[in-house]
Amino acid sequence: MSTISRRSMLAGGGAGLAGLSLLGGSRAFGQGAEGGTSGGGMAHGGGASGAMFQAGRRVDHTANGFDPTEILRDFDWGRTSRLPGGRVLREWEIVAQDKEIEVSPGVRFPAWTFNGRVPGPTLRCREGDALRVRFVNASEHPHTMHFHGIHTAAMDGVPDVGAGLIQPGDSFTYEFDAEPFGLHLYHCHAGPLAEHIARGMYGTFIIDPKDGREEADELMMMMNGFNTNFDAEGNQVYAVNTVAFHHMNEPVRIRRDELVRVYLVNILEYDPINSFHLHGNFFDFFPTGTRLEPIEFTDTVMFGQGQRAVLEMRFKTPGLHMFHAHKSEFADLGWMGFFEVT
Ligand SMILES: [Cu+2]
Repeated sequence: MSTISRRSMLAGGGAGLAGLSLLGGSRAFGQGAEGGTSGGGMAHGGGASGAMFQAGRRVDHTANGFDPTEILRDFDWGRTSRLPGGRVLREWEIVAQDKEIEVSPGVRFPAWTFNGRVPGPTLRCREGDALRVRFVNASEHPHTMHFHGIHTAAMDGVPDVGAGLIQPGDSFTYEFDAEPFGLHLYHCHAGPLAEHIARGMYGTFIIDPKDGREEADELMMMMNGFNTNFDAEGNQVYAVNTVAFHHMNEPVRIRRDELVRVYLVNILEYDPINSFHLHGNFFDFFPTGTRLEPIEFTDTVMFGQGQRAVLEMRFKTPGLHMFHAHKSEFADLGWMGFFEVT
């Protein structure tokens, strides 16, 4: 089926948003009733392989080994020491592992991971640090770590350049400096590239400016998805930080009037765009986080794969404020949640 006809079918499919009553009730939404595949469900989700919201139904975070609520504020600063000249040396060890994860209640996905989680750890450092990332491949497939940032060709983590592919059982240490400051990402660059990314091999890489940023409640959101039927034509599950509808069940708790800074990254494979829309508020928009002045004050932004931005906002009033992809099809399949302002 062509992309155009598939999208046309989607236009008629899926139930609409039910408003706030969905939080307390048993109403399901997404692709119709349980097991239903009406309309667009044929292409994107529905049935056993797609995401569908049912209040209170959760995935098993313990079995997954990670919890999206914890991932929000889990920044991995590595181990630090001083080089002879006084510079900070920051080091991490990252292990590639194959692991089945639950991405929506009852929907399991055979992921390839960095450190057993999707997204991988959020690596954070300061502008000018010397960085060393020891990568150990404990997966059954060859992989690499490709960082966005400024570095030599030999440290780029692509096949046939420098160390190239890191084979199962092998390891390699990537070394580079922390530049430029901003919000970046890393991902596997083994081929087929789309599959290695779609399987879950990506994470966020934050370089703080030398003088830091204003104190804030900081959150990392990786917009991702899962092509659970492996047709390489879109995804059946969409989310921030992997678990569909997670922040419908567990709103992101933030405080009124406090500065909230979101490090927002789009890694979504198989769909050309993703987006972020905030309800009842606007945010300052800093694309790639590489400048300290925002370029826009808005409530909706669009991203291609690999695009990312820092968002800063304050909430004046308490209550539940929705955020979701303003690619509504993705919202229906898991990419929506709430901020709960107290
Ligand atoms: Cu890979």
